[in-house]
Amino acid sequence: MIERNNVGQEKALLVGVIQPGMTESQIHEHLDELELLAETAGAKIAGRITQRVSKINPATFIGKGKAEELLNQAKELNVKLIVFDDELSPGQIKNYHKISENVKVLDRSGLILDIFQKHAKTKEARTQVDLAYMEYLLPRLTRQWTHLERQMGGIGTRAGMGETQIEIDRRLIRTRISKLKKELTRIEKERDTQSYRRQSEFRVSLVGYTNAGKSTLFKALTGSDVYIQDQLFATLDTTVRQLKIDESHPILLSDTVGFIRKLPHNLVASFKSTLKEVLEADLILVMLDISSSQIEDHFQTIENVLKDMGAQEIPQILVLNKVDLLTDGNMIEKRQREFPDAVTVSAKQHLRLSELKSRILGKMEENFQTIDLEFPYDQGKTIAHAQEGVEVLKREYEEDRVKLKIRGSQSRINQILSAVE
Ligand SMILES: Nc1nc2c(ncn2[C@@H]2O[C@H](COP(=O)(O)OP(=O)(O)OP(=O)(O)O)[C@@H](O)[C@H]2O)c(=O)[nH]1
Ligand SMILES: [Mg+2]
Repeated sequence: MIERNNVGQEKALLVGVIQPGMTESQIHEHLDELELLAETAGAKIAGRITQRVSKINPATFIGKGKAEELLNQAKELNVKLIVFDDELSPGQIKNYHKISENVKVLDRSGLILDIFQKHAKTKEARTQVDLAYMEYLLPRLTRQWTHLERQMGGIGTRAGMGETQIEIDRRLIRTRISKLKKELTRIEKERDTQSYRRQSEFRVSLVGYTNAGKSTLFKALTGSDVYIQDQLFATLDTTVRQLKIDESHPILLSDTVGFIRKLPHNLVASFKSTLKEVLEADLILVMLDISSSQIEDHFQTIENVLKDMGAQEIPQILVLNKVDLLTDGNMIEKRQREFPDAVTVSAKQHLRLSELKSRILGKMEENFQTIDLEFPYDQGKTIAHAQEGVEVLKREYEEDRVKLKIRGSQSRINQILSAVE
């Protein structure tokens, strides 16, 4: 049995590298976030180590002397886990395990995967995380790693390790990867049938940095009791609910998994079915925490992930949340100047949600299109179809045909037009 990474209640040391162009304070902000990640995974932070480097050491990432110092410090503090903020190569991880057998070395991606594994509840999320983890593990499977994983309750409980055992593990992982991929294709198909039924509705997707308050806003708007926690990656699934902005404007709102700096690529790829709701949205609400000093960085991260996903063309409304946490009026104004098109809200205190709703309405109106259609009477089915999910402004019955003037979302209109052609 291949099991998970598993960060337990271990004491951890965090390592950050100040590369050219970075400031000392930047690295500490990154390490603050890494600390949150490590704590979310269950670890206790024993300390952090930083080094200014101009060239990455291919063997140990940080300098050789610094690496020895790091391992000594780990020993002194009885630390069993070292987490690097940057991605390490499989060879670098292997080297650390060679030097020090008792310490587990993870990079940021490994840590994020660990949290995803712990938080995945539904079958879909579990399958997606498993796939991402197996793909992460495959190139990193070394004798040292395997051995260590065994010690720490990771991979299997077989006796007798060696190259042969690693080969067996690799084969097991490859088989597992192809099974998981098949399972995901099946889940995606199921999702496609579901989403086909919803195609006529205007779809709005909540997207944002993890912990920005997406689920809180989702609950405030729809009343739906989704999971809200002051932790990273509380939400790993997509929830969709219908919401009436006003009597004639129903929308489908979706809440989904959050983003973070350096989100592992294979994780984004394997979450394709969960993130599909975002790709098919007519409008994206990009949510940022106005009280975070990292707001610019968060914004860039979100835009980059959206671009990677191919969602950069979808219209957006920027939402600055948690305004209740900013007591300094100047700070609020400063942020509003930085993001002049944003709506500032507090999802928790239900502040300015009506302004957000009217902005959504405005975007819906922009997106709406009015067209004229004519059908001979024998096309009963098409006539009925053309009146679903749209507003019928005019209906004229002539001798041999019916004339319709309809108004609806661009996606619905395109759908009707393609059915007519
Ligand atoms: N003060 C304040 N706290 C908020 C606000 N909105 C959300 N929070 C808190 O922020 C934390 C995270 O909220 P969530 O709604 O779970 O955030 P999320 O964006 O869904 O996070 P993930 O699902 O983990 O990516 C919770 O403790 C919320 O109570 C707000 O407007 N003001
Ligand atoms: Mg959430």
